[in-house]
Amino acid sequence: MVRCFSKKTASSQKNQRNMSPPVKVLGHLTSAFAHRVEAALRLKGVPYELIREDLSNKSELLLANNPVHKTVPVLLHGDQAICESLVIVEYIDEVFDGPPLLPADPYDRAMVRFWADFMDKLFVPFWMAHWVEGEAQKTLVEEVKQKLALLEAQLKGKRFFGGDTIGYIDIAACVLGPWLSMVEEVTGVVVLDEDEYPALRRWSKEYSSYEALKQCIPDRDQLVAFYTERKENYKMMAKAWLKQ
Ligand SMILES: N[C@@H](CCC(=O)N[C@@H](CS)C(=O)NCC(=O)O)C(=O)O
Repeated sequence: MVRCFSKKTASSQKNQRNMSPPVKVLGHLTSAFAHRVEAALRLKGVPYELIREDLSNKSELLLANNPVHKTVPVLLHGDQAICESLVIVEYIDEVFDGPPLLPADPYDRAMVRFWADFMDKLFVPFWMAHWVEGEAQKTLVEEVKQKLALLEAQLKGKRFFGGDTIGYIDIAACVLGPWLSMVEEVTGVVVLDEDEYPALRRWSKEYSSYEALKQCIPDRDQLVAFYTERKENYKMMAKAWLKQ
C-alpha cells in the first residue's frame, strides 16, 4: 500500500533510499507507459525486478498497489508503491543518484514538465490515429499532425529533447520510439511521415537504439506478433475510444 514519507531532509531521504530496499516494476510486454519507468531506472543505473502482469487477469499485487487506476506501471520501492508513469519517473529522478533526468533550474524544470505533459496528452490520440478508420481517422490524423509539428520544432538542432542525452521529455515520448515502426507495419498507417517530421523520425531511430536502454527496448517481432494477433480488438477499442 502507498505510505506517506515522514519529515526528513531531501538529502537524508536520498541517501537512505540509495541503501535502498528492492525495486520492482509491475509492467507488461507491450506497455510504453511501463517502458518509461524501466528507461528511467536503466538511465540511473538502478537494479530492478520486472514483474509482467497479465492485464486480462490482474494480480492481487497490482490491484492492492494501484487501487485507483488498476493500471501498469507501478513502482514498488520496498513497501512503498508509486503509480502513474511520469510521476514514477520524477520519483526515480529525485530518489536515486545517477544522471539527472530533469534539469535543476526551476524554469527549465517547468518547461520540461510542460512538454512531457504535452506528449503525455498526445500519446493516446497518436496511438489511436493508427487504429481508427474512415473519416474519423482523417480528422484525428489531422489533429495529431498539428501537435507533432510542435514537437518537431522543439527537437530542431538537438539530438534529443534533453540535449545530447535522453531526459524526461524523451522518456515521455517513448511511444514515438520502439513502438512506431511496429504500429505502422501492423496497421499499414503512417502518421509520422518522414518528409514532414525528419527530426522526430531521426529521434525515433536514435531512441530505439540507445545503448543504455537496449535491455528494456521491447522485442519488435514480439510486439508485431502481439498486435497482429489482436488487430481487430484494437480497431474495436479505437472505435469505442472515439465515442468517449
Ligand atoms: N496514465 C497511465 C497510463 C497507464 C496505462 O494505461 N496502462 C495500461 C497498459 S499500457 C494498462 O495498465 N491498462 C490496463 C487497464 O486499463 O485495465 C500512466 O502513465 O501510467
